[in-house]
Amino acid sequence: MNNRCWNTTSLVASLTLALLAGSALADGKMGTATVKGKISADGKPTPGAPIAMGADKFCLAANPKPVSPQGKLIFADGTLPYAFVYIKSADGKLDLGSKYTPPAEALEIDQSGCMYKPHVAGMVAGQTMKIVNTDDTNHNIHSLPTKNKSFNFSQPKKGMTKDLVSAETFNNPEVMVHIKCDVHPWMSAYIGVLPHPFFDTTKKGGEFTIKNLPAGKYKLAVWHEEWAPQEIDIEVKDGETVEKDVKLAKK
Ligand SMILES: [Cu+2]
Repeated sequence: MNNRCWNTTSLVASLTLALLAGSALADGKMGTATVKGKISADGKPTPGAPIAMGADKFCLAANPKPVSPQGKLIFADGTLPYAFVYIKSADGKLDLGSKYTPPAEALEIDQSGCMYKPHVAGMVAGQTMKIVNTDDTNHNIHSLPTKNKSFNFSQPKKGMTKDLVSAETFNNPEVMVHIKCDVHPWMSAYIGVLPHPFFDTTKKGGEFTIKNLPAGKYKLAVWHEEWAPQEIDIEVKDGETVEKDVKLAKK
């Protein structure tokens, strides 16, 4: 092969890699399998009092109707929001045999209506975060990790934002990192930190979808703050969609 031909080959290879890198996850092994399903509860949540926001006039005005703690929410058909569904291991290994670069987009946490939005989320270890205060009141966001560095700062004014670079966020896998507000004790969020992007949080109808899984055998895990965790063995093949509905028992 002459030099020119070799250079063209290298260029094509580089361009292909650059295109693949557009997903920001190209270095980790991605596949074409999907696992999806519904998470529901085996029973009713233990009753909890509505959140008392009377200590902060802004919070009270923002929530004229009583607000239930998010962990107690359940849809009429028994399905659950705020369940974190993730691949815990592949054939007993946590790293899935590949290194996954975090996505370029930050995980955004908004302090809005004196609640965290989102209440439950996942991120790839080392992903950046953006903390926003859209409320006209003071919030103090405080993370309580056990395997990562903590952050703890105030955002006293509406419209404040803070970008946390990778070194300031969570670099080690940890399910879950609890986040709370030191001003409003009811404000609570949970972040699942994983070494890969194969996770989802249930929303309407308790539905989750995990896409782009490489073919293989995995331990699928479900976490919910109110209900007992569960792990299920699954096997996925290229291009296939596996459906798994999971019912969580009382803790
Ligand atoms: Cu607060």
